[in-house]
Amino acid sequence: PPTDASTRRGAFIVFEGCDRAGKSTQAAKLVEYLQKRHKQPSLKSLGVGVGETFTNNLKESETMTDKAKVAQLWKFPDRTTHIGKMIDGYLKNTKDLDDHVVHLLFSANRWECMTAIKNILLSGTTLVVDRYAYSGVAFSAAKDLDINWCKSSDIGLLTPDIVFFMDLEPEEAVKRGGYGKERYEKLEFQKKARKIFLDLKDSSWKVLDARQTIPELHQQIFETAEENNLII
Ligand code: DGP
Ligand code: NA
Ligand code: NA
Repeated sequence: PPTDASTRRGAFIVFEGCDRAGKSTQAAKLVEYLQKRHKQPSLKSLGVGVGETFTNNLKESETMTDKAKVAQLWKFPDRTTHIGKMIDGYLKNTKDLDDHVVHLLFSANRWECMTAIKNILLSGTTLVVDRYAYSGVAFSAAKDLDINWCKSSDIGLLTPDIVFFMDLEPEEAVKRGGYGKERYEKLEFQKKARKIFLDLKDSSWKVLDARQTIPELHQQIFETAEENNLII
């Protein structure tokens, strides 16, 4: 694979796990790390010769654009789209929907982003995504929907390069200030979902013990990403 930063596609990194496992915290920390450690183009590649003075007169907005070019944080469900708003209403218990319909909405919410995700990755930007299709299967199959039916609507979605599964027993998750008021934030349901998650584990997964501290987990995550050649 090409290693030149200008031609290489971005890495597709996914965080999965039950509620309150620390996914969002670690996903955000990884993005920040990627943006910070990214090497600025050398003076040579900017066309500044030896002996010439180089002043960095980038405006703040340009610095931001540059950061977003290196790595971006995405999250599913994306509650901002039309489909996402239906999902949000369902999760907040303001709207009841058939379980199959809900499953297909979550899946459609991923599908509606696929072209954008593909283009971002091809442009060389790394994407760190908080939840993906594994959540889709785990939470729907936990309602006793047929697991193969659950998997089928996500067939064809882009495959992540790596999945960090933040594993935490739901009994431990509850101790972290408890669950919120959303529909799935119930101990028995989360326990069922965790079991299904662990059955979905494939070779792209790195299972992390989410009882560790935030810095410990962060270090484990960026080191694993480096070992897997996912950081330029
Ligand atoms: P979050 O915004 O990450 O807290 O997710 C909201 C809830 O939705 C959470 O309990 C997990 C659940 N969830 C996330 N993705 C899916 C999905 O694709 N399908 C189903 N059924 N539930 C999902
Ligand atoms: Na939640
Ligand atoms: Na989260």
